[in-house]
Amino acid sequence: MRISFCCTGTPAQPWLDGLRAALPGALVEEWTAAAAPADYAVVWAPPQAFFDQQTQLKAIFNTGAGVDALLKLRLPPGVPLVRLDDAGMAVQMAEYVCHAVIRHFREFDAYEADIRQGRWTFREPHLRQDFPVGVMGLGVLGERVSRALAAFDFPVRGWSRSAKTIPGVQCFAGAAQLNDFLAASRILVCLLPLTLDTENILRRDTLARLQPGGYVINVARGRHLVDEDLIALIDSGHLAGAALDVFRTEPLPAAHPFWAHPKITVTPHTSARTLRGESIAQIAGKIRLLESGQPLASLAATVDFNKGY
Ligand code: NDP
Ligand code: OXD
Repeated sequence: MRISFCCTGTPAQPWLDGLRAALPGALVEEWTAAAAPADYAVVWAPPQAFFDQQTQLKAIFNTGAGVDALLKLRLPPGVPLVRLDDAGMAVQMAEYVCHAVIRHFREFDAYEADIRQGRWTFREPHLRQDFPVGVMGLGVLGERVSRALAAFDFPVRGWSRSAKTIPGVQCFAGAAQLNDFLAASRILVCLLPLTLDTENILRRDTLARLQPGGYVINVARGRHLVDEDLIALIDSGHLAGAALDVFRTEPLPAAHPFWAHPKITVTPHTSARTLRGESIAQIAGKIRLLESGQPLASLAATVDFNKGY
């Protein structure tokens, strides 16, 4: 069995070593334009040339959770695409989102500013019931984030395509319930995949439906958010601010107004990192299952090309 590795921007050697150790019978190679045909691809942001040259793949493994960039390429028809299924990302996402929610709710930025000026001051505690958190996307990551927020006793709302039942979370589903979900939320967390249906979903008319003093946390993809609409709603006072981890252009261009906006916090697409060891274990486990003749349908996180995630 031959595995071709093609992950742009990722040092290859540790992945090659890890995959070889996990699958001792496999020939694991970094892709080159002259590479022999492989059975499996392990990829992140590969060039189109990769798929044009690798024409005999049995499955493609994406070393991230989001497949929006891959789905823009011409993929070999009929070849299944498998994305990471948590692989250590869900707990990181829960940490990031809870940190952002709590920092905003407890006004820790304001305390830090006071302390830097030598001021020993107190702020009136907010009530949790006034800070319902809405999580858009209740998949692998969104569900974990919702449960973590509920554990801090925040009122939690969730929105997904299909109806869900999650303890401690008031669940909404489908386009018909989007407005009710937004109106029931003050802090909004985006954990949707980027698809034709979800692109620009965080825009003036949707964000305006959040409760006054709304706060936006985007940890999914930059193209979910219309940047200038967010800034206008913050500057008008309807929204209190935002914590953004993902951007339309990454790295965030030096001249982008998000860098300097006093009510916007940015981080460099780091809310949930791919963890090499856990990812290799998951991908190798799935390759072993496929090689033993298990049907692909039994594998979690196989992308549905019709849905786009
Ligand atoms: P999943 O596929 O497990 O979950 C996606 C969720 O979004 C599902 O609940 C799905 O609904 C819902 N959804 C999709 N389309 C719609 C729609 N049109 N309307 C309402 N709900 C919809 O994905 P993950 O949780 O694993 O990952 C989510 C995203 O997080 C990734 O696609 C990626 O873009 C981003 N990400 C960001 C990272 C970062 O570091 N910033 C790291 C990892 C991921 P249903 O359950 O009904 O299908
Ligand atoms: C992912 C990401 O999709 O890192 O995994 O954004």
